[in-house]
Amino acid sequence: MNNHSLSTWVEEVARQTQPDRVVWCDGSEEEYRGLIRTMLADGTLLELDQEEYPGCYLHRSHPSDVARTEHLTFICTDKAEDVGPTNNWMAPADAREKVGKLFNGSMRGRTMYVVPYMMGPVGSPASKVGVEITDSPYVAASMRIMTRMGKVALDHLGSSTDFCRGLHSLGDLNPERRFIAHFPKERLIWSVGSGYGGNALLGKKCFALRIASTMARDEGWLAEHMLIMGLEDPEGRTTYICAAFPSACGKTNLAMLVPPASQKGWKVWTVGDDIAWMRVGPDGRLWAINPEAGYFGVAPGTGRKTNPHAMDTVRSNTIFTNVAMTPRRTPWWEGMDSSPPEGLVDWQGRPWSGKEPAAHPNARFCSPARQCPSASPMMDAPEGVPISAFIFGGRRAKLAPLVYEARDWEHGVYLGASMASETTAAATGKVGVVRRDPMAMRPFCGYNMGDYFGHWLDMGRGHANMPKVFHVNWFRQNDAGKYLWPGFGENLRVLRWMHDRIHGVAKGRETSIGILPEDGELDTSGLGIEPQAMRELFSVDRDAWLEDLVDQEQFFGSFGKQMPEGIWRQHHNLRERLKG
Ligand code: TSX
Ligand code: MN
Repeated sequence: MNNHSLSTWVEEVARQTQPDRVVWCDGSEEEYRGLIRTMLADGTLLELDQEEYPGCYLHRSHPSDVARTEHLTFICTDKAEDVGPTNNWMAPADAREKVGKLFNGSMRGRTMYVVPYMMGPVGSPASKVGVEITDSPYVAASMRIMTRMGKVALDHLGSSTDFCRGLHSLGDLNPERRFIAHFPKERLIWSVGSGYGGNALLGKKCFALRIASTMARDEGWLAEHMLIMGLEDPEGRTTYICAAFPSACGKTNLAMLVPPASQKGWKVWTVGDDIAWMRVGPDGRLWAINPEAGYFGVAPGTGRKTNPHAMDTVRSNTIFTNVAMTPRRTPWWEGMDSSPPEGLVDWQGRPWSGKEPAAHPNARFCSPARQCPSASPMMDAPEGVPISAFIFGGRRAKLAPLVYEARDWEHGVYLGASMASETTAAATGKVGVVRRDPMAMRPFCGYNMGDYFGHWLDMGRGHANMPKVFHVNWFRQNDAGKYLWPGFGENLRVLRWMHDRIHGVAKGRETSIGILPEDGELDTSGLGIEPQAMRELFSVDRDAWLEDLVDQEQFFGSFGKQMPEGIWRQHHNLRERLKG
């Protein structure tokens, strides 16, 4: 390693944190096996049944450290208005005082791992290098699954100073001394007091979204919380789509969709399930790469029926966190199809009471992306894939129809900006509360979201080939509370309508809210849905929409003068059309 700025920083950090040992990770298989051995020896990992689940292990986190902690997540910029109302702000000087000092001697008695990693395919001009220094072998091993780690990253970096620095220490895991601080200007992340994935695997949410979103604004590209999929038609042509959903809408399920037998000749290819980095190509289209190399997915609710490809993906080389374990030492979670066996041990290692969930609702699997049966051959393509459509979605029992299309780019950006979802019990304990989550980026946009909407609008200016924009809602219910749409694999029928719109086959029908499928354009054959239910699925309740606009207006108003005019224009135009 002959990168001076990197070695200097590593020395500095070692002086401050005082580890017993410093290990530079090369990303090799042997090194990974060594990390696993270390963790099996000290109890950080438990071995699962190696015949049924080869290469699979179980990690149990501290019970107070099971999810991202948004209230302890900060963006550190000179001015508070730079981060806007959706982020916590901390002055850089305060952060150095309050957070920086928690690293003093924090690695005493521990090994410090230097983890160079690459976000994006090898050889891609869109890929970026990060280096995470961590005292957690769980983090180092997980980073090997989630990123291209080690030598490839150092080779890509060369002697450049252009890399994202991430410093992570478990500290004492006390939530009182837990902080995740981002310094966008310095491309620096400090995370202390948490071993949980989203707080500790710094390449993912911290770098690839919060830091990268500010880089993308400055450099004219997009870093988004989106899945990337390829939709192959029966002629063998593949159309690429990105989609953003708030949590608990089944984004990973959509990314890995298995078409039902009725949809002969159609196939979904998975490029990514969480993050997309996109740039305008020489052809004026947006080209997307998945910066990640693994899936860090929610286990509960994942089963043969909801996501068979995920079930195949996690059968080997997977680190599970906070799932339950059967007496045969196989992982188990709610929604995994099988009923709970006798002698189940819950996520905290206790005999399962049957009263509380056996797996933590935020239990995770961490698996190599290439193990997914639908893994796209374009996953490692340096140029990425050309995007023809964006899908925004939400969970709305009443409001939004199954699918509609934006009238133009500005209207499409508005659809993303006005995204909202009703909460489920799993997330908050409160059910049915509307939470606004623009582009599903609310927790992940590293700067003022008003400016972010402006950046999105700018991306469409002078680029005729921006993707079409759609909005979907798989979760519309009738008055009896029954889901009107079967969802899951049948969503392919909705993707087919988008495909027909993209390729100029479907005409659509203009309405006040956007373009809906014309009668007969959405294939519902064989579903047995009553015509009345279909009408309900696409009905627009003007009064309910106008009421939603009141909440929307208040939300947009919270961004003050940073809110771009184009979004307000679309908001007002929609109100007029609904009234008219
Ligand atoms: O992931 C989901 N998707 C997208 C799939 C590609 N879920 C699960 C959400 C929790 C993470 C869904 N849930 C979807 C969906 O399209 N739709 C629903 C709602 C639903 C639930 C059960 C049924 C139907 C719809 N069951 C029957 O119709 C029998
Ligand atoms: Mn996500």
